[in-house]
Amino acid sequence: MYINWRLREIDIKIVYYGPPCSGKTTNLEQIHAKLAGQQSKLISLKTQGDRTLLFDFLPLEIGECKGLKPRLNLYTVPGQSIYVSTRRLVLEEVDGIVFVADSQRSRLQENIQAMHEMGRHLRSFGYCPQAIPLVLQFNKRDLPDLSPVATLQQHLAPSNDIPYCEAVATQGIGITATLKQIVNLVLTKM
Ligand SMILES: Nc1nc2c(ncn2[C@@H]2O[C@H](COP(=O)(O)OP(=O)(O)O)[C@@H](O)[C@H]2O)c(=O)[nH]1
Ligand SMILES: [Mg+2]
Repeated sequence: MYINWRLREIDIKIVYYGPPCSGKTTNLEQIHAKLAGQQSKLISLKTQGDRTLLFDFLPLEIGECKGLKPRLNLYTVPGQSIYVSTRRLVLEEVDGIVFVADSQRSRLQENIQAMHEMGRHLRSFGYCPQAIPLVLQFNKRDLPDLSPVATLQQHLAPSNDIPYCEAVATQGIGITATLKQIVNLVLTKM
């Protein structure tokens, strides 16, 4: 978080974390399509070849809060295992995290692994993972053979008071709700 008192601007960093292909980039694309103004660009750094993205970055202005102008800086991480060091670096100085889980039953273990890895990365910076605002997003609720919400909560929520949103990112369902939740948590903590 960076506050420029002269301009009364505050920069907030929110990271969308999760296993490969859970829908993190789709979240940012939907937010960009719905909320970002003309001047706001979604920047995607692609690695060679496929759709794999090194990370995405979306700056977003939101309304004033207590006389300060918050600017949200939304980032995603690359899910593929070889980008482990990039995933760690993107978490540096993070103010809030949206954990995008793939709700398909077959992906439960990958979600759990990604959550554990995230905890390790946060601790490697000396952060206390419990102290960082976190929202869980259970995505892909349109698909068949899903883990029940209670199962996902039980395996992914480090404590009982972690909020969650169900989502269908490709249809824009639950995307704004997720963003609002994490922004509220971050601003409240501030
Ligand atoms: N059926 C379905 N597919 C989704 C949903 N969200 C994302 N996808 C698809 O999952 C794939 C991976 O999405 P992407 O946003 O690139 O995942 P990332 O690796 O987490 O950034 C793409 O083909 C998306 O269209 C969803 O809610 N439902
Ligand atoms: Mg992506």
